[in-house]
Amino acid sequence: MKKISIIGVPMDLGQTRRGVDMGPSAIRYAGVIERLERLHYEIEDLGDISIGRAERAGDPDVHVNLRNLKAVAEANEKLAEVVDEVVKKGHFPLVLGGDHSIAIGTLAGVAKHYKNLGVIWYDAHGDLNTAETSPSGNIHGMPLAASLGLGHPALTNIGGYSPKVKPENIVLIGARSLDEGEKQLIKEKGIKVYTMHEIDRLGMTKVMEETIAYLKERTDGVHLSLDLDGLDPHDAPGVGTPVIGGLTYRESHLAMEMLAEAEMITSAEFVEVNPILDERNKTASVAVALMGSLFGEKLV
Ligand code: Z70
Ligand code: MN
Ligand code: MN
Ligand code: MN
Repeated sequence: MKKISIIGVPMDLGQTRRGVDMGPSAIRYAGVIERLERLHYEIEDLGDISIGRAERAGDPDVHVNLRNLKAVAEANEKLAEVVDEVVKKGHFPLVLGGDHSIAIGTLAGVAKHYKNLGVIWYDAHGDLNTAETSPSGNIHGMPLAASLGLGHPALTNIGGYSPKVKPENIVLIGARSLDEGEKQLIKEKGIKVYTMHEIDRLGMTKVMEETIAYLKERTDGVHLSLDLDGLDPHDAPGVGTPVIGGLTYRESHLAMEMLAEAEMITSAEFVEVNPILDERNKTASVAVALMGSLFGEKLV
């Protein structure tokens, strides 16, 4: 039975809503370890990566439209090393966020162990911006672009290599808030996207069947990067940028169950849980429930 290593990343510097740094605590409090132990996994909790401080006006390292670049890059370098060690010892890396900028480090730690790493990006957003296209300067809107090798070298070269993933090995699920530059990039690179439109038309069963078949034939490992704002704010209110019209709790469970059945996920992260914006830790609890399904929990 596979061993799971949990890594907390209390990162809140990739965006501007405070509180998402408490995400790892909230997810642990919601019972992630007990939930996975019940499924007979051996769990190792590696604790949290340490995060530096936010930049201040006048700091020498301030970059245009890249808020807190130095601290975000440093934390991602640390995360990449820890994730790399976890994969090397044959454990499954399960990363708890923290804002989505941490996907840069997770992917840097994982991708070098595969020839063709696949990525499922479960998110209302594309996170495909660079400093040039970003409307906000928030690095949590940039991790997928950085992993494709696009953007500032301090982000694209985390772990000492670039790129981490090929555009044809990525599947976006749940997109409904894409910036102009992101739409252009998706077209230019031919990235596979199931927006809410396709999910409504096809249904989640077909979307996941197609996603699984698509990634099975071209990848040798698949990372799941799940942003809780992919879900509808009704089911996951504790996120920094809620976008109405999202994936339901049930669709998300179905997706996780189908991934479990396909036995294809080799690493995962659950990000953007913000307990300050949440209702009685609901979003962290949803995250833990989805992890249960991803790791094979059955209803009967
Ligand atoms: C927007 C930007 C974003 C997550 C919001 C939003 C990005 N596209 N990502 N919440 N997780 O500022 O780049
Ligand atoms: Mn071991
Ligand atoms: Mn995201
Ligand atoms: Mn998002």
